[in-house]
Amino acid sequence: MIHLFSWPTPNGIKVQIMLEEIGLPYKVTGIDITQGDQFKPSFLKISPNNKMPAIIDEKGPGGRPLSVFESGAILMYLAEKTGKLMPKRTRDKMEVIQWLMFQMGTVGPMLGQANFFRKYCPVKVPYALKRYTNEAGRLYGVLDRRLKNNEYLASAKYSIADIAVWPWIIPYFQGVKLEDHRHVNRWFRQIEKRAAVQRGLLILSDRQAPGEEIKMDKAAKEKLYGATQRDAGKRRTAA
Ligand SMILES: N[C@@H](CCC(=O)N[C@@H](CS)C(=O)NCC(=O)O)C(=O)O
Repeated sequence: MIHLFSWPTPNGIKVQIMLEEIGLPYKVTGIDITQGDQFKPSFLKISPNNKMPAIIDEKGPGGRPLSVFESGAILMYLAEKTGKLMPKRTRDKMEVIQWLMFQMGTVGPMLGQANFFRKYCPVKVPYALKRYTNEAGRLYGVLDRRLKNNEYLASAKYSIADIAVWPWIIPYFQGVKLEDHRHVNRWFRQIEKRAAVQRGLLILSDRQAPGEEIKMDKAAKEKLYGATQRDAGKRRTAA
């Protein structure tokens, strides 16, 4: 059994979709990031960066439990465990890994900042708004050029690279119109139809609907962006 710790943001949704795609039995614990669940000592044992998602594979390598944090690492682990959604040949595998790293290192962090400055930042910062909206547009352009001649991101086959990028394209608040990027739009709509994707989107959706604004009161904002966040590392060092 896989134990998933998630919340339905793009990084959580990736793993939710992956688990539905591969069909392994799993159970879910919601890590409500607006309530500070990510700072609980029991969660920090498996996710030292106090971010979800994370998993525990109760029957990991050698039959012993293994915990994994970082969504890209989780996708790679589950692909390796099941032999699904990651090609075997090095050349093909490297295509997948490059696009997966592009998501982890660039798409996630940059679109995350676009969402933050456009929707959640309590003060208007015109320079940051412009910078991250421009960057979001540029990244959609990179994806569009790639998808013009490729059915999927890494090759002709759907892979963990698509699963990693797809939830970031659910229209959040990045200031980019999906319809203006024909090939990204085609790819997005194609993947959206997969039954496993639809099932993955339902997980925890009663608590936070994918793509909708995360409702945060003052206390939640303080946890995510204020002193609780800043001091999380200090508390751990002291413990
Ligand atoms: N690189 C990490 C990023 C994970 C991440 O940023 N998770 C966010 C939600 S999308 C989180 O847990 N935020 C809680 C916090 O910042 O306190 C991954 O891909 O797993």
